[in-house]
Amino acid sequence: MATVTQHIKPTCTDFRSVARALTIVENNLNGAADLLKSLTFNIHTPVTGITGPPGAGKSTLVNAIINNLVQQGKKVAVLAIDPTSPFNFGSLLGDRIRMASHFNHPDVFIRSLATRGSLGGLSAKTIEMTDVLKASGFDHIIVETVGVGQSEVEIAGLADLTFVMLVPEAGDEIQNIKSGLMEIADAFIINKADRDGADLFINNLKKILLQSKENKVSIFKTIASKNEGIDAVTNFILAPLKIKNSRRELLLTQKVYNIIQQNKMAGIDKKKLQQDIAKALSKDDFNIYRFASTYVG
Ligand SMILES: Nc1nc2c(ncn2[C@@H]2O[C@H](COP(=O)(O)OP(=O)(O)OP(=O)(O)O)[C@@H](O)[C@H]2O)c(=O)[nH]1
Ligand SMILES: [Mg+2]
Repeated sequence: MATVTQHIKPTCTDFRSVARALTIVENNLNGAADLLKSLTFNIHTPVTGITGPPGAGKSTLVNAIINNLVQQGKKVAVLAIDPTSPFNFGSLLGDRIRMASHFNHPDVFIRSLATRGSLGGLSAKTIEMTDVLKASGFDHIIVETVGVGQSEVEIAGLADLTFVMLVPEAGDEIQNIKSGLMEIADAFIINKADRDGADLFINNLKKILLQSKENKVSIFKTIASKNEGIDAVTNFILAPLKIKNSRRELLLTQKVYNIIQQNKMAGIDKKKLQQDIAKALSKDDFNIYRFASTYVG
């Protein structure tokens, strides 16, 4: 059956077409699946992921990186993901304000999205939206996500290059950095280096990295709000990707896994789930396993 959306071919020379395609995919509108299947894209478009705790300075850094990339004539797309808690569909205004200086730049496309309906972390939607951006012909794609639990690990399945941002205040926690975080980081960015304890923090991180097999991971020191240390990060992004085939397979496996998971979860609406739970709870013999099995087709 022909659908209107089949004719949409997102291209970075027409941001409206990109925005429209993203909206179709994000909301799974009619024709979304066809649109995704019709994408032709250069799988080598670099996708850079930046993850880190809330308020670490990710958007400020992205803003500074965009500046550098645009000055070099690159077209850049940014996907800023706001992992709202499962039952709180929060506001996306923050990123808009922080990256506002680029919102009207002809070479910069910025989109914020909430990971609605996903059980925490990045949803397959994020992968699909990143692919729409890849197919649109941008030179660089940057995905910003707040590091909470799974999303940190999942971003590695999405990005070719993953930066984990930390701030010196995380000092006491550094011993507890999850091994998962160590594995996904291609590089660490220690932002807010203007704060006390930055060098001590970096030294501790180096020690931890030396003890682990991840000791080739680079560490960048930045003060994003003062544009310090940004050139080194930009150069790292611009360096040719050195992804091993085994890693690419691993990344694609994670991607396909997420896509399959999303397809399997299609039709399960979290709000409705909550309503159904509320109903089921009113019965004394509520059993969560029996309840869940009614959802498995
Ligand atoms: N002192 C200092 N402040 C910074 C630095 N970088 C960013 N900030 C400030 O930190 C605050 C949070 O910055 P954001 O860029 O919004 O942080 P974020 O990680 O994107 O935050 P979320 O998206 O909400 O998780 C802002 O007030 C920035 O101005 C830095 O290097 N030093
Ligand atoms: Mg942000």
